Amino acid sequence: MSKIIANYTSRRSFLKGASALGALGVLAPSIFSPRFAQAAVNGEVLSGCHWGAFRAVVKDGRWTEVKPWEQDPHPSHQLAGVMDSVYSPSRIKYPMVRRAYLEKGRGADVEDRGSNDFVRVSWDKALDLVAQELKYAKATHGPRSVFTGTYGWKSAGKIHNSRSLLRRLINRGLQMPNVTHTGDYSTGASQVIMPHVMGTLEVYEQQTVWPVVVENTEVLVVWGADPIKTNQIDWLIADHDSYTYLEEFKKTGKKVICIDPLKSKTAEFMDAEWVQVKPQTDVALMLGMAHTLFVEELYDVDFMDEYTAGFDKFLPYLTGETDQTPKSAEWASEICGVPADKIKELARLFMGNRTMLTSGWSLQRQHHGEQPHWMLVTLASMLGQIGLPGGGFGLSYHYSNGGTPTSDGPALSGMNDGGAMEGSVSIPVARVVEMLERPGEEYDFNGTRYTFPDIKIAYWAGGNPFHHHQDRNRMIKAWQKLETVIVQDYQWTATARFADIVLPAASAYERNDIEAMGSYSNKATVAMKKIVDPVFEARSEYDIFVDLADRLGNKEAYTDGRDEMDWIRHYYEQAQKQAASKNLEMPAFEKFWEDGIVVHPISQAAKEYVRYADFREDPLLEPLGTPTGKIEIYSKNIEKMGYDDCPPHPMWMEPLERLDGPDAKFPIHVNTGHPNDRLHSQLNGTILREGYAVADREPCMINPKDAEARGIKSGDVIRIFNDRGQTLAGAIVSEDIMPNVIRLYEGGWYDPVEGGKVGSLCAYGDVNTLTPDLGTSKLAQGNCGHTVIADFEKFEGELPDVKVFTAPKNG
Ligand code: PGD
Ligand code: PGD
Ligand code: 6MO
Repeated sequence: MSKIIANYTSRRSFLKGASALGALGVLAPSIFSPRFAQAAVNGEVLSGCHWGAFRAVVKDGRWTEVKPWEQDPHPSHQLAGVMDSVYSPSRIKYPMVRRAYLEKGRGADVEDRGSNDFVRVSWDKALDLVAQELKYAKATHGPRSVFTGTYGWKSAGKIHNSRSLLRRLINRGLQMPNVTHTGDYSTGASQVIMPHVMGTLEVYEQQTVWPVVVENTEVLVVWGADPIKTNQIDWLIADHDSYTYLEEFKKTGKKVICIDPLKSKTAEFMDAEWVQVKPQTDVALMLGMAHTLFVEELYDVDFMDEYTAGFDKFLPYLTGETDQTPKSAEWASEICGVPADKIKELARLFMGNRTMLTSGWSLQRQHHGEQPHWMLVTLASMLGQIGLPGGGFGLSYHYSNGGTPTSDGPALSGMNDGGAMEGSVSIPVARVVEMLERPGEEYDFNGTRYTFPDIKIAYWAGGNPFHHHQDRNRMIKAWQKLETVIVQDYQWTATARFADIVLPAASAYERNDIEAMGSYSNKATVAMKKIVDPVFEARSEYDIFVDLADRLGNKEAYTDGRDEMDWIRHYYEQAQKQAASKNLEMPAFEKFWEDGIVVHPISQAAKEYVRYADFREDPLLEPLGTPTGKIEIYSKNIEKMGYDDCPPHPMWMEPLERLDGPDAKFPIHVNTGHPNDRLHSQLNGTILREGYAVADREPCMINPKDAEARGIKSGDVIRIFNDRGQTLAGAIVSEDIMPNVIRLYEGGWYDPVEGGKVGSLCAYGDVNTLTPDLGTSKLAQGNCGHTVIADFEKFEGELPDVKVFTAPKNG
């Protein structure tokens, strides 16, 4: 793999003044002093981020070059954007307040949010305002009036964890019952259904490790996943070790099959067979395979008897006894578009070989998203290979390098929320807009009825809801219900633009922290050293929140008497103790901080780990955590809930809308997969965009047939639209996507031509202007970001400029 050496010293020269100012404040010599931890004026600093560990070269107080850590086997090309994000024109430089809010107070002219009319204020003024509004909410509206759900991919780092720090502020600073969120946008449906089926989350757990897969798996199925693309990123610091194993697997020449509406990076990298499936129809495809295994009497009857529960209740549905519709390969083919013979061939191939069914998460960010992974487990059960080396299924090979062997290193703990007060509640994360629309009303979630709180203030620190949430126009309207919106970020995202008070946070490269490398591998402990001092008036997360806690009269309760470096040392020493209990030595803190990284050993057992081997060996002594202790193909618990949108066994259910669906109003499915050149919306405002933007817009991949029908060629600007919204994008015409499907990645910054106006055209390419906002079902209430149909045309009007990547006026 080629290593990235990025050097962009000449660019962004207009920001140089800012970094020079930062450098003036630096008194320490060129390396870090462990206690005072100043930024280097000159030198090389090892640090880490979601994109991996790296060395930063600093010259005269400015970060000038980024080099991947020497032991990273497959560095992400996005590192260049990481460095650029510190100096990009989209950086928030000063505290800002929306003009109408500043002049007229809370709740003023809320329909004006998004119009970019901000006034620069001092930090004191901004923090006074925030503290005043929090106190007001407590005194006037009472408990549960402040939303700190603040979902999102805040930077790595155990101390400056903006999400925990914010909740800590409400819990220990304001001392008021809190409203936060449960679940996430990534796996909303699967993380709720899987505990009913497998007794565990499944999506965030160690997989049968890659060395075992490389050796034993004969057919590797990549079902709606793109590990080559998505393993660039880790929730912690990426190790990228899965790439080595994917390469090894490729070298064996064994079969790899990618089932996907588009030819993924993985299909390309692995020379895989590409099976084109119509989006949102995988359950039908799986049912067609299951039916084939059943009628051809191929499936593993013994496995079903011994390890699963409720297959007898599922069978009448599969055969059509209950609804007169056998779920045959022919039936499936009509829905999913894969030829019936191919469906049968795949079923036989999987059965006849050691097969690992790996799946990503796009399949469950869809209406009725509970069903695909439940059906995948059912299919894997019929294959009878769960718990065998290299067989079964895996829902996390594509995420944070799942399946790389886990080290013996200690688990690093981090900043907590200080303990929520009694009366605190949480909502399913993707129901945030519904919460604003229906205060005091009830909703269902996983067998219980809850009531939506009445929120007056939303405080976001470490997430970008004006990218991640669906149905932008509905959201803009709902946001107007809020009296005060506070956003703390280091980038002028659309969320910041829809705020009343904007606080400029330091990036992760302008503060000291500590983090683990590898969510699954726990490969190392990394010192995330400050690379440069905060630019302009940015302040570290911890400093901001401590000052707010002080204004609320509870600084001591907030800090526990610790500053940044005290916390880092504290968590390191806790890890050291844990390591000692396992007879593992970790260097003294000073040595660790100087070296920057401690790599942990991996045991032989970890390299041989097979998921569910214990259960397979002895299902009575090692039962699953389900009510029956077995794999639940029929769930009595779900049956008791009586939900019309989540039946007690996996079923094909029509989504709200789909390509060629019964009432499809538009002819095109929009694939909203994750970007190869960004982490969601992060780094969209950087130099990386120069490598992928088309006509300055977000690129949209189109099959030649669809392009030709509309007179579109690569490089044209298109308008994509449906009844929910509209956006521009730049066309890329390619055979790598199936007809009637276009791909517009999630995370393009929302750039309304008429700022704040509901229904405005987005000039850049935010796909969530088009998506619907509904829960996957009453069971999980996950988001449905991949359930969307639309149409598109060549844009012939006067082309609006893209304005979202520079700061608003005065900012
Ligand atoms: P990011 O762009 O990572 O997206 O949504 P998420 O909100 O996580 O946003 C993180 C924000 O935090 C950025 O604005 C960044 O600048 C800021 N930030 C980073 N570090 C810090 C920090 O340390 N402090 C502070 N204060 N701010 C920081 C992601 C979400 O999008 C996810 S996880 C998924 S899986 C969903 N995927 C889809 C999808 O597939 N399809 C659609 N249609 N929609 C989706 N939305 C979801
Ligand atoms: P997606 O790109 O949404 O990623 O991981 P996830 O697996 O959800 O989808 C994976 C594949 O599924 C894509 O190739 C897409 O075309 C395909 N697909 C979409 N719809 C269907 C369908 O209906 N059927 C089938 N069979 N395939 C379908 C997301 C994970 O990635 C998450 S949650 C996060 S938070 C991280 N985000 C990023 C990121 O933003 N950028 C990068 N580079 N890497 C990430 N890693 C993580
Ligand atoms: Mo996610």
